[in-house]
Amino acid sequence: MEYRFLKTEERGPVALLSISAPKTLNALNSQIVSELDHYLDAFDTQRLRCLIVTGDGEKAFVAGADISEMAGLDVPQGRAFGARGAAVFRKLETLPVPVIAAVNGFALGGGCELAMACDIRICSDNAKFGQPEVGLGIIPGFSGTVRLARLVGMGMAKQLIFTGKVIRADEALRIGLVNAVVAQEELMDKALEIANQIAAQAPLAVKAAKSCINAEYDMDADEAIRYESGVFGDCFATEDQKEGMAAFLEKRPAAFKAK
Ligand code: CO8
Repeated sequence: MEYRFLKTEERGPVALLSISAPKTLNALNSQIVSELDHYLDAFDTQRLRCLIVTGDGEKAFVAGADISEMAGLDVPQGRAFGARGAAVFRKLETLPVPVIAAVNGFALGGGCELAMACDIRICSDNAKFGQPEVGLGIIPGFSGTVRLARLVGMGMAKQLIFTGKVIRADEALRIGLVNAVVAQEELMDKALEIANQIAAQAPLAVKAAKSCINAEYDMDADEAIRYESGVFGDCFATEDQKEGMAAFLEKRPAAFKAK
């Protein structure tokens, strides 16, 4: 598929995806949501080990859902748009390889929600985060009321969503919304550094760890602990476990095959 609003690239085992709608600060319209859906369906999880998501340009990651497209929606259309965006973001969250959001500017509304659907968030020092939807007469509709509270706690999430306040990178770091803040020119290097660290690990183990963390979040402690034990045991069926441990004992680098 030819993408109109996505720029894609591969650097070895790492895929880079840039949302590109410069006239609207990369705001998410329904075409972008469809392109993102297609991109994720086509993502080669055997060959690629990590995905980095960013926004085109130096001003915005994603400035929200496209307000001009949303302005005329009725209730069924609003529900359909919200459900479609939420489903695509869930697909991103559950992609079998880790996803890093490299937030390079405004991450507002659907942009903040996109970043929160990624596994790891790092940002540039000019980044700004917020859920300004209530000022537009709507609520976060791409799972922001779900994920923000899980990431920063219920009290902080409620304050951010009820006030629509936009916060700077240092505040996002303080409340745990991002893992690291770097200078804008260093953002992609930092994202690639983390991605390559991930890509050097045993791929099936990374995949299993991601699915465990996601699945166990909604379980009670006993169920989660049992679940983890089962997946831990299953790792011993992989060639990568044999290789990883043999390499350690033989004091040499491991050569993982994703098998
Ligand atoms: N939608 C459409 N167009 C946008 C958006 C957007 N979200 N954000 C920016 N643009 C456009 C502007 O209209 C402007 O266009 P033009 O040049 O034609 O006037 C262009 O991008 C540049 O923007 P500004 O001139 O406003 O740039 P500034 O530097 O002055 O301001 C801001 C940058 C602060 C980012 C400002 O553009 C802004 O506040 N944008 C809107 C942010 C926002 O409210 N985002 C939340 C949107 S709602 C949402 O995301 C809901 C998600 C869930 C959806 C569920 C659906 C049911």
